[in-house]
Amino acid sequence: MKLNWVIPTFGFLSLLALTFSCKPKDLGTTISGDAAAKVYVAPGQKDEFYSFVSGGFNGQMSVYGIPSGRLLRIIPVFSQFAESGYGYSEETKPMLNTSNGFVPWDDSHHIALSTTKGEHDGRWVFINGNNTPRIARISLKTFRTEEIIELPNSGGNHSSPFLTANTEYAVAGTRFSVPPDAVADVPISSFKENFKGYLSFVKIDKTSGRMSIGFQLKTPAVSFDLSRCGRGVSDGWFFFSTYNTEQANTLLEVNASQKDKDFILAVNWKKAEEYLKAGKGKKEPAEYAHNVYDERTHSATSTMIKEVMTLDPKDCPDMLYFIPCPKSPHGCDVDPTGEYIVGSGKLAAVIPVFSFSKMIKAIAAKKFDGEFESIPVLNYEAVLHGEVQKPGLGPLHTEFDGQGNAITSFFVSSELVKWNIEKLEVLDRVPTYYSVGHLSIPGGPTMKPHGKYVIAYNKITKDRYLPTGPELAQSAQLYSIDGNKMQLLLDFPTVGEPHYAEALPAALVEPNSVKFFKLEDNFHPYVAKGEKETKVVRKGKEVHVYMTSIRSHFAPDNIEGVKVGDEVYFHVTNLEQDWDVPHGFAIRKANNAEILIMPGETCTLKWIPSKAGIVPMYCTDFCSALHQEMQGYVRVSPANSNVALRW
Ligand code: K7E
Ligand code: RUQ
Ligand code: CUA
Repeated sequence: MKLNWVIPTFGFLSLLALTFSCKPKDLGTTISGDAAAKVYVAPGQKDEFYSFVSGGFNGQMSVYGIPSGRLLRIIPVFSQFAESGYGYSEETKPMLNTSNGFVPWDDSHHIALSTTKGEHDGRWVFINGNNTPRIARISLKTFRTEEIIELPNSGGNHSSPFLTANTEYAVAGTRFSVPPDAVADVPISSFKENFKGYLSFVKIDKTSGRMSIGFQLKTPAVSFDLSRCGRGVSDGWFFFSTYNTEQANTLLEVNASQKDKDFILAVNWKKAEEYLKAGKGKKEPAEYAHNVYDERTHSATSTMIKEVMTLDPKDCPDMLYFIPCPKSPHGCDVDPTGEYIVGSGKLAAVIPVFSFSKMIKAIAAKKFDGEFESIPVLNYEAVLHGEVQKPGLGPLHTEFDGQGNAITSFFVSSELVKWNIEKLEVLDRVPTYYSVGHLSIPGGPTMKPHGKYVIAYNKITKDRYLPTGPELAQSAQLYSIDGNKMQLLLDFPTVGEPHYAEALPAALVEPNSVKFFKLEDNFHPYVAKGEKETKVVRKGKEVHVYMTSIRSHFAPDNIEGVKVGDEVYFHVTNLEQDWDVPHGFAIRKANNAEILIMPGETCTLKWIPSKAGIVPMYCTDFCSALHQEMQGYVRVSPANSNVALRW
C-alpha cells in the first residue's frame, strides 16, 4: 500500500509568505552591562573554545575563538586558497581532483568533529562538499585537509558528513535523487522508474582516520536533508530527515510541499553491517576520486576508484523504517541521551519529538501505517514522545545544552527558542539579527555538551555593521545560556556563508598542535635538506630546481640555462626549524601562482616561461628585517639557445 497524505495545510500563498523571513520586532539590542566582560579576551589571553565554522559557498572552513569571536584561521578544503597556496602548489593540486577532473571551488555546509563514545576527542574535523559530493577530513594537529573522498551515485551531498558516536562512519545522504552513475542517459520524466536515493556510509579507520566507502544503501527516490546518529540507547542507528516524498522533479517549492507529512528515515546501520557480512552486498560500477595528503612526503595523491558496494533494502528486511514527520523536515537532531529524535518541519506549526524506545516497541509490535516503496512506515502516534506547541515559525535546527533542554533555531520568526525535552515546554526565546540558520552549542551534538554559549549563524546582516556595498559579511551572534535567560553578548562577522559550526574546548586541541615539520622527517622526493643539496637538474624539457629558503635568502638565487617552453619546477624546502617562520616564493611572468612554505616542508611551483629575458623571484612573506633582500634572478634563453644550466 502506498501512503498518500494529500491534505495541504498551507495554500500556495501562505507557503510563499513562509519563504520570506521577518525581522524581529525588537530591533534594539538588549545588552546588559556585563556582556562585554563575558566575551572580552584580553590581549595575550586565549579563547576557551575553538569553533569550526563551515564557509558555505566558499568551500572552506573557518576557525574562530569563542567567546571573543576572533577569526583565527581559514582552512581551505574544497576551494583553492591564495593565502596558503592550497590547490596551486603541485603537492596540493591532487586534493581537488574528482571524477570530473580538477574542481577548484565547491560549496560546503556541515562540520563534524570526531567523537569517541559520543564525546569530542579533538582528533579530526570533517566537512561536506555539496555540489561535487565529497567528504573531507582535516587534522586538528596541523589544521590541514588530509583527505577527500568523493561519493558516487549522489547529487547534492547535503545530509553529510555526520558521524556515528565512535566515528566508525561518516554518513552522507544525497539531496537529489539520481539514476545510478552506471545508468547514464534517461529521460527526466522517468524519475519514478530510474531515480534512487543513496545513503553512503564512509568507513573511518580508528587510528589513521583513513576513509573508504563501506557501503551505499539504495533507498526510494526522496531528498535527504540532514541526519544525526543514534547514541547511548540508540547507538547503532542513524536518522535522516527527508523531503520531497512527493517525488516531484519540477517546481519543488510547490510540488514538494503537498503532503502533510514527510519522513524521518531510521537506519539500523549495525544490521546493515550484518547483511554485508552475510554477503548481501553487491559491487556496482562507479567512479570516484580518493585524495590523500601524506605528511611524510608533504604531497597529495589522487586515486580513481571504480566500484562501490551497495545494499538494496529489498534484500535486507528490518533495516529501514520511515517515521512520519510533519511537513518538509530540515533538521533531524538527536538528544545527548539518544532517546529523543527532534524533527524540524520547515513548514510545520509544531516540533515533533520522537522516542527511540517507543520506536523499538512499535517495530516489535508491527505498528505500521502501511509502507512506502516496500519500507515500513511507523505509526506517528506510536513513536511520538510529544509535540512542542507554537514554538515559532520555520524551525530549522536543534542543539542541546546537556541540562535536559533543547534550543531550536527559527528562520522565519528569526529567533532561538529554548524548550524542555521531557516536558515539551517552551522556556525562553531570544530574537536573532536576522534569520538564523544553524545554531551551535559547544559540544551540542555530543553526549556531553559543554554548554555555556549558543551561537546563532545568521543569514541576513542588513544594518548591523557598516555597509560594504551590496554584499555584506554574514553574521554570528553569541548568547550565554548558563543563566536563567539566554542573553545576547556579541555580534561578529563571518566568512562565506556559515551553515553548521561545531565548537570544542581549546584544551582538547591546543596541546597537540604541530608547530613546524621536522626536516629529518621530510621524505619529499625533491627535498633539499641543506644548501649543499641544492641543485638544478634537467630531464628533457623538465627542469627541477632543488631550492632552499632560510632567513633571508634562497639557494640557488641565480639560475641560468632555463629555456622558453621548459617546464620548470621550483621545489622549495623551507629549512627553518622554528614556529611561525614561513617563506613565500613568487616569480614574475608566472603563469601559475605563488607558494607559501612552512618550516621543514617542501612545496613546488610549476612555471613555464614563455619569453626570453631576466625574471626576478622573491619571498612574499615578511620573514626577517632582511625579508626585502630575499630575492634572485632566473635567466630565460630562447628555446634554441645553447646556454648551459648554471646556478
Ligand atoms: Cu540548515 Cu545546508 Cu544545514 Cu544551511 S542547512 S542553515
Ligand atoms: S614592506 S612590512 Cu612590503 Cu613595507 Cu611589508
Ligand atoms: Cu622569506 Cu621573506
